[in-house]
Amino acid sequence: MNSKYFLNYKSTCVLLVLLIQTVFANSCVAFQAPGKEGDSIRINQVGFYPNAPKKAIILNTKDTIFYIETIQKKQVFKGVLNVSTKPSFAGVLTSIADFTNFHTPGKYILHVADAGYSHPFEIKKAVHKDVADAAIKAYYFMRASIPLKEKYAGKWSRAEGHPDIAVLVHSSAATDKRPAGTIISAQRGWYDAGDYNKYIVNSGISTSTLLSLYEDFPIYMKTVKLNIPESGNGVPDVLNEALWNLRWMLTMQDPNDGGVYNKLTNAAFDKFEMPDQSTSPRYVVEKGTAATLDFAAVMAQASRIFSNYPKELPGLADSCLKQAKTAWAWAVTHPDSVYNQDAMNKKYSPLITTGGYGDWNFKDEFIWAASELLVTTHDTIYLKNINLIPDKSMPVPTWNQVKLLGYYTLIKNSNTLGVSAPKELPEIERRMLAFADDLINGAGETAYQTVMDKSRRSFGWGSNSAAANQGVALIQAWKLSNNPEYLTYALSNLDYILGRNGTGYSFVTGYGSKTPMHPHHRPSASDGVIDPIPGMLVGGPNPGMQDGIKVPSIVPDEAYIDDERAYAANEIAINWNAPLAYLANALEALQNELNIPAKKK
Ligand code: 9MR
Ligand code: 9MR
Repeated sequence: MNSKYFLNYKSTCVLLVLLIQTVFANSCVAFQAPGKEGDSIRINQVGFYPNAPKKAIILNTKDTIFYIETIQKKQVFKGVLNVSTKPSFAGVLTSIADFTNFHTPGKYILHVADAGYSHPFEIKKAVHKDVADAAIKAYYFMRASIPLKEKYAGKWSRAEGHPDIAVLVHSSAATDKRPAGTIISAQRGWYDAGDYNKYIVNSGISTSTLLSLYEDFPIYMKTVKLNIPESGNGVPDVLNEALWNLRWMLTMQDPNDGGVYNKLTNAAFDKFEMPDQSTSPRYVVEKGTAATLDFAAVMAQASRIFSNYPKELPGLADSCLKQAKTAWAWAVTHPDSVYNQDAMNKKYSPLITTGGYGDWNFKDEFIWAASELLVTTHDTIYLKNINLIPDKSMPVPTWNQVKLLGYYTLIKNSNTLGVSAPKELPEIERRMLAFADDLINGAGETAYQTVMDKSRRSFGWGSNSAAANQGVALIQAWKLSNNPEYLTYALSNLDYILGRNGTGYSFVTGYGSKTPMHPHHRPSASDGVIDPIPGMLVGGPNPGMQDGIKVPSIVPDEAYIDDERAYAANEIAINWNAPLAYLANALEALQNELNIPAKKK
């Protein structure tokens, strides 16, 4: 035998496996250096509702039995492991520990003799309450134009960044009334992500998702208190937080023509520095159809919601609706103003090299804006020239695909529409349920028992937001049908995000035992605090490696690295946190609906 095999432990194993498969394969496993606690057991590291489904996935086990034990290792439940029907993307069958029938609240670990112990987890009511709150509170930490006081921000308190009271109109956006260099004020807003820029397109879906969380679960969301500066002002905190961005968005419309600037940005990405140290000039850049329609949609929705707070927010609902209408009118006369940053940079200066959020197809933005305007005004004029069902596709929402946001709004408000209901509504409802069925069919056969691990196509830049948005879609389908299976599978994707996945990470900073410590996030990287800002969802597995940072595996659901430089896998972003906030809070609101009947003995 060639001695080079002995240089490498792994190759040795491979060779032995090939030679005498079963016998040595076992010893190969047995000789493996013991993994860290929890590595072979993939589980929601936060926990489970007492009466809801509970599963963990065991990798590399030959055992057939698992135990639930107290933290003091006292056995409280014993179950049989079942092998998954289908292999994981890595090509291996997994073992499934289902302890749904164990209901007793407490703090536990799961134990399999040859795989070791899981991370600890809890079984209790409101088990996701803290992470659900934190997912919204994360937006407070993303605020521009305000110092974060210790009272609200704890050890992450910081000075004000980006007052944005003197923003320049970029030459790409110049008009007679606002020539290049005109100074406007565009305060507030959330930083988009790891960077300090503010983009309307991405703000659109993010703000709307938070508004929808309130619109869909008003009773529960009124109980959610976030300890932010506005807390206690009579407006629910989720709306207070959404307002921080909404008020900025309102400044991004040119009052002279109704068009909306694509973004408020530095010319180039800042260094990794704290927000107050980043003082390069800021610009509003070129108006566009996508930005203007997303703006119209959000403002129409906001108007509907804030009309319930005339005392606390006088005039706000009217302003939102007025601005939504002028935005719509601009878009109708500018139906194809693409934001093409490269083309723009050939004509205008200074060069703008920050995020593009460029979109070339506005059919979906027209559908979304028309739907929100219709539901708010009951005026069918918005449906004129709009084909609500332009094709068969039912894409999970993303910043550049917002058709379903329109469908969600039409469906959930159908009972208020009366004669203004579009004739396509029954077909849209049918498609919504068929889409939900597509999502859940076969999820129970997958290696991790989630909707997310059905398709490798879900693993692109920001894949964790796909997991969260699939969950949101299932909750919409549940609202329409009351089919409890949709909720069960929405929960499976929260389990995915919190640890039952190919990496073993809980992808939300600060929640779980193994969570990202080095997100691509400028404040977390430069504030001198070891822990990153909590409640942020990182982008997640993405074999694309557009950032040039090598991930440990290019198997789709394993292509993740907790590296500060890895913006294609480990950045955070407002449009990723919003569906997490929706999913976690919606499941908190619906936790009693998740109850499964106790099995008859
Ligand atoms: O920090 C930037 C991040 O927010 C973006 O998502 C990413 C892609 O546009 O770009 C990051 O900025 C990097 C830039 O593109 C190239 N030079 C290094 C920057 C920081 O890592
Ligand atoms: O989330 C965006 C992703 O879908 C795109 O593929 C990627 C490259 O264009 O950009 C992502 O958005 C980034 C934005 O351009 C700048 N801020 C950070 C965003 C998250 O990485």
